Amino acid sequence: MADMQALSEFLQRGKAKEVKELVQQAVSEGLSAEDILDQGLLVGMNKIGVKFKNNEVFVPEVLIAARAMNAGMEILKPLLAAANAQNRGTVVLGTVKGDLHDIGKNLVGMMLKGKGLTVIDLGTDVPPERFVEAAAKHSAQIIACSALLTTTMKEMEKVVKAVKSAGLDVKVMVGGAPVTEAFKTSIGADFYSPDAATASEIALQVCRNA
Ligand code: B1M
Repeated sequence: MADMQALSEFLQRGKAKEVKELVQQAVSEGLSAEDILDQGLLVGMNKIGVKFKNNEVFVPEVLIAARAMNAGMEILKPLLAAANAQNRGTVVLGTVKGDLHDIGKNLVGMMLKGKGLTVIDLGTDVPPERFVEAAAKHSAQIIACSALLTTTMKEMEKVVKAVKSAGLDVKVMVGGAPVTEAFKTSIGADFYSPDAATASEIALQVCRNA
């Protein structure tokens, strides 16, 4: 039986080949893609996040852990998509202008897809008008903005303003390490989420209520 704790450990050590093999084994044994994600990959990625906070690991370790995460996700992506073939709503996702951090944003994207939502991922360094254009073009219910820098989180307010001036009926959710509930309120955004799992739950709820 594929060991989910071992999967989490391999991910934290950046062992992409082993992660891929264990994920493949778990799939072959009939474990669901959601369980492999929740009990193995995300456990490992969350632990890496905590170790970052405590200065126990540094940038290179995060990057190789993220690469291992992506190796596992390559196998799970089609399964997650198939399990959620019915589109439950559309989310426009991106990291705000001036900000190139995308590991957390990508995790949010994976969790959103895991909930059966369609994700329009605009990537990093996304100016406010691109969020708005994409939301209008794809009739999205929610715009999800990520920022990892105190200097770039201010861009989120511009996204909120751009949505308002375009008169779009779309909610704005914000998140990322420096972002807080109080910040969300101060800029007039609709939702704040501290992590990828909560972000996907909020987005699904918004889409259901739309
Ligand atoms: Co940079 N970086 N970085 N960095 N980097 C931080 C953020 C920093 C805190 C490091 C430090 O000084 N201790 C610091 C910011 C300080 C500040 O603003 N207060 C910093 C800095 C200063 C910089 C540069 C300016 C460094 C320089 O060049 N002098 C530079 C900026 C480049 C730019 O963006 N313009 C820079 C560059 C980089 C790398 C390129 C080397 C790399 C990014 C690689 C990549 O993303 N592809 C990098 C990394 C890896 C980090 C740290 C070490 C790790 C970030 C990470 O991926 N965490 C980070 C230090 C740290 O966080 N401890 C740091 C793991 C990830 C899973 O967590 O992204 O927080 P996170 O996502 C979480 C939640 O926040 C949430 O969900 C995720 C998990 O559940 N979440 C959302 C995220 N987005 C969300 C959106 C939502 C909801 C939840 O809804 C919409």
